[in-house]
Amino acid sequence: MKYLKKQPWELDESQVTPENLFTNRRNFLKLGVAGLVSTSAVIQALANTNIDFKNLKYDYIKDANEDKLKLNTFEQITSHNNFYEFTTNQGKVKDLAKNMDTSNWMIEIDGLVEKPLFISFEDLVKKFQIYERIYRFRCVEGWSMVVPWNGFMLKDLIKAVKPLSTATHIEFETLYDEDIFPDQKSMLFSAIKYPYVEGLRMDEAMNDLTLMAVGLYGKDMPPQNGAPIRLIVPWKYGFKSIKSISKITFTNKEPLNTWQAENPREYGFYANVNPNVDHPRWSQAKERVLGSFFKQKTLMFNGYGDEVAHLYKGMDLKKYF
Ligand SMILES: Nc1nc2c(c(=O)[nH]1)N[C@H]1C(S)=C(S)[C@@H](COP(=O)(O)O)O[C@H]1N2
Ligand SMILES: [Mo]
Repeated sequence: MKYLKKQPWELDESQVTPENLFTNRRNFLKLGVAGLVSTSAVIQALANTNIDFKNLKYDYIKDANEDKLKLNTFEQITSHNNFYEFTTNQGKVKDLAKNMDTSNWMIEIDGLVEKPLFISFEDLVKKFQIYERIYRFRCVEGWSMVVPWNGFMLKDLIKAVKPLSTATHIEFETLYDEDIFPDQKSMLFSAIKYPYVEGLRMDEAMNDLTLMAVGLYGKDMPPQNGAPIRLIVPWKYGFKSIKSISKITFTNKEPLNTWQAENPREYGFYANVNPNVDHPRWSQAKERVLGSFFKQKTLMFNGYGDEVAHLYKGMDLKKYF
């Protein structure tokens, strides 16, 4: 099995040595055992924010990676991010988000359900089986990556709250908190309107691929990737995979998602990865995987057609983009 072998990130001493010995930087300093590891490792560890990422508290079922996807490194996945609540500068999210406080994170689940919930992230995640899911992830801007996410199936959460038969869609919201997200405080000068909203049709939400991700590479979700919990819908463009979720609402109408509201000519509700339907301003036929020089062909439904094509049977995908 692939992940029993060494992963790329395991090879980087600055990431792995201190992490294995100490859970975080504060303990590391408190212990004052710098002599245990080489001086260079200590210096690197102090410079390296990765040591703040704790291992997941939950056991998870590993992904067999049957498609033999080549993983992007932890460093790549956590250094190039779209998270407008912090900044539109993809290289700077990491640094601006590094002190994001997600303790006491609450999630409200309401709308057309029998059992609405107002629950802490910690209590919610305990209820479900956690999986590792190695997925392709394709941003509408033309870059992509392969990520070993950790999370539970949205389907399991849906079953737990018992939607009413009238519920046809689910709407998700990112937390609105100006103390956490600097761009929300910018008001008129914000990059987009907040809170960030996304949505899925119920059958899309119930699909086995649809994940509520709480981590990656076996670590808690890094702030820049949407801590503590985000959606992952691997056959759709990345903007559907909303980060830092605080509210989930079951509804009877199609939610107006943030990017459709911002620019309905360029972004729709479905946003299925489709190399044959170009974005109005650029082709979607190819993508560049983070860290590679050459572009590769983009796959229909991002390579997940066997699992999801049936959801869109008879729909004109040029119209429902
Ligand atoms: N709340 C929120 N969620 C978001 C975004 C955002 O700006 N805010 N950006 C989206 C876009 S465009 C992409 S490509 C992915 C990027 O996820 P990553 O930074 O983990 O690669 O997050 C999506 N989810
Ligand atoms: Mo994106």
